Amino acid sequence: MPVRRALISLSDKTDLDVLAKALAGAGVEIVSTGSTAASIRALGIEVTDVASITGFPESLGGRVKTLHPAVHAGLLADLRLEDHETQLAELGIKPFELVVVNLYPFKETVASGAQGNDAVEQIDIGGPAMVRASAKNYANVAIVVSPASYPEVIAAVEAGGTTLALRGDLATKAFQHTADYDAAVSGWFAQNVATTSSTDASPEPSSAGTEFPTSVTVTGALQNVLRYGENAHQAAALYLDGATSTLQAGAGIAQAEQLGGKEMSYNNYTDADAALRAAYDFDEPAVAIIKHANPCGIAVAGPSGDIAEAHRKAHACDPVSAYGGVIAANRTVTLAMAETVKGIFTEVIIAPDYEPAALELLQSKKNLRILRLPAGYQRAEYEYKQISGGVLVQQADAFPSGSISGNWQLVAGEAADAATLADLEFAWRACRAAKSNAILLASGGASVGVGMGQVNRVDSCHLAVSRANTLADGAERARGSVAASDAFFPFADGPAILIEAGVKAIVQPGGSIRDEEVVEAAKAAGVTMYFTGERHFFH
Ligand code: 93A
Repeated sequence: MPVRRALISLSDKTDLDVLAKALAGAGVEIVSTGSTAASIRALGIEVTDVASITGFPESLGGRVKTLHPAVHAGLLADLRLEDHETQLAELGIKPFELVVVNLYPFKETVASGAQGNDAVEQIDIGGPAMVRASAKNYANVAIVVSPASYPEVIAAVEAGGTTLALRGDLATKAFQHTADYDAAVSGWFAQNVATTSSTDASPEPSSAGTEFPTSVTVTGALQNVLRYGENAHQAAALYLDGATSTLQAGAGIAQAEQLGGKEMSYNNYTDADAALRAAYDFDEPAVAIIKHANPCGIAVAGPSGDIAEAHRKAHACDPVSAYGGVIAANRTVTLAMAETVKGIFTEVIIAPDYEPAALELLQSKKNLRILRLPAGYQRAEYEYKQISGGVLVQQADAFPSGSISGNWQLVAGEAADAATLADLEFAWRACRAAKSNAILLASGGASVGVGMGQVNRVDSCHLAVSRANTLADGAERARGSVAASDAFFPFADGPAILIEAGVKAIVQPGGSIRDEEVVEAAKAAGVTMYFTGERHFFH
């Protein structure tokens, strides 16, 4: 597409002289804003002020320069449509074929120590609007956001025009650029404007909208005296939940029907509860295998929807740890799954139901505790945690069903293809089952390496990678996998370990003051990174 008219609006004027001379030499009409126009004019090159196109002076101290239909119609008109062409002509607006914009230096301004209004004033509004409009209209407009692209664009203009392929590449870079820019702005806002804590990526404190009762009484009915508690010298008992408040915990593992095996122990209950929580985080058939409240493996069935497949994949994550584990399935256990489980020493299995032949087979293992969930099992809405002298109550952490990546923000690398995105969504859900700090590597709908319960995120990264690789008989399962982190990376050291191990995509909440370093590390390695904006600590 030949370039007849270009709009240039730059804060960083690096190589503007090269660009302007080349465009003028190629007979391109240049339209420009305030200081950019002045710089071009100073080179002795003819330039049209944007104000003469909008018929409106640059106003409000520069806040309104290009935000005008005369500019944006020229950027957004799709000249493949006759109707757009006619309307432009009627409005007396000429289209732009080339737009060169770089944004107010927000990051640099903040990095230099600017605060308050000085920082806010450096949030570019008109620039991103032009960048996004042009990128959307890449069928008609080439959008350039970096001097690094000037040589390629100049060469194209001089050769007769830009190709669709070039414009598509430029538009992709442009959207990444505005996404980065907005990530920096939102990160700064989270730190400096939001009233929530700086480590909390969610802007609104949830408790603000929740009415808690003035008192909560837990009046559980004694169900069972257990043989002992976490250890043999601790007496223990199970009470059925009967909280006499609006904060009902609902029916769950405590009401499960035992269909076989030895008596449930205190630890069996806590592990079974953790397994259930993990397996029921998924819509599709899923299996979680838990030891000491942490996952040894979590997986979903493939397109077959076969729960036995989910179990095989979950078990393959860490067969060593799965020995003596607790298995939860979110679907009826089939004979095929039971046949595999039968060969593995397992403490407890819990599921909504069992095929009769599966139940019969499992019951032949005398020590295997087999639990059937109460009909109508549903997640408790609230969770209680005893502390000395009181009880903490919180809304249970849960994922919505369906796709969860709609609000994710791509901050580095290429957008994930469908299979990678599915693995990232899987990893993000599964990661929630591991105690913080949690790093979970996944591939093909299954965890392949889990780093959990460490007091720093670097150790969790090391652990996830080493478990993925050492447990696979020499196969480097970390390579080509995706990673999820339950909370943001405070430094780039954690991602560096994952990148070094060959992880191709990372999902994490974002919101660290060093997000930029973390994102840069991913970009430099060509690794895709998404921010979810929501963290999932689990203690
Ligand atoms: O203040 S803005 O948000 N409002 C605008 O209408 C606008 N138009 C361009 N920022 C705006 N720009 C930005 O001005 C561009 O993104 C560029 O960074 C800068 C160039 O302005 P000048 O040429 O006056 O230095």
